[in-house]
Amino acid sequence: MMNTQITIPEENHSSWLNTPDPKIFLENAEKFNNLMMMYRCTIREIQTKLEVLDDEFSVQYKRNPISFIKTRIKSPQSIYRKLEKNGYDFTPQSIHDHLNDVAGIRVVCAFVDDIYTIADLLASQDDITVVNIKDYIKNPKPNGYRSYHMIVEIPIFFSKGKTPMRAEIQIRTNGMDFWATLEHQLRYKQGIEKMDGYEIISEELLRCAKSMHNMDNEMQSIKNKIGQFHDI
Ligand code: 0O2
Repeated sequence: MMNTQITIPEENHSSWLNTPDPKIFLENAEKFNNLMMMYRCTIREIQTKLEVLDDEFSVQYKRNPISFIKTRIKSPQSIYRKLEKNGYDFTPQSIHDHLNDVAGIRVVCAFVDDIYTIADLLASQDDITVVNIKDYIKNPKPNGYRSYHMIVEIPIFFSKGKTPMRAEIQIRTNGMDFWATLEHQLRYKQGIEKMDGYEIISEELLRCAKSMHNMDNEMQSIKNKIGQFHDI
């Protein structure tokens, strides 16, 4: 369990930012900073696990299944919006209890089968608990989004003891990442739904997602053919 005791202001339970009492405000600000530090540590632990797997692969099979890893801590604005959308208070305790994706790790792989290999190897580690999986590769979103999402829980050892912490791991190919990053910039966050020609843009994006998917499948089949003769 978390080591931090959270004080929620009596008169306003929705956000500690609204408290008129500077003492309570500062106490909660410190707890918020502390919590963000805990998420940064969670990212470091998981990133190391992934790097170890990649390193082992490079020695054993002379290739790296992971092209690159990106990490991020969810921004305070994004944390606030998600809690508000789901009807939760904006307090450090509520962030810890209700959000699974404050710590985010994105793993970009060369081939589709690498995604499942990495996911299985992580899931089989006995300090990792898989809380939830969303396989948007087998079940792509209607807009064309493909990626493999895992919510995991992992114990992190701090000076006052062990704390289970959650993180979202998104695993995808280079092609899926290229598409999702552009689509995120173009549409996902910016609410261009109201723009003229939005439907045409959506169709074009979907067509691009399908092309990326075909390309991923072709690359996978080339890898499979080479794999008949070499260990890869
Ligand atoms: P950001 O900026 O990455 O933080 P849940 O957590 O289960 O209540 P949620 O958050 O919708 O619901 O979970 P889901 O479906 O696993 O998606 C979480 C993240 O996946 C998003 O985070 C995006 O990073 C990515 N994602 C999901 N759908 C799309 C999509 O259609 N296009 C793109 N480009 N990315 C997508 P955030 O919090 O929205 O954003």
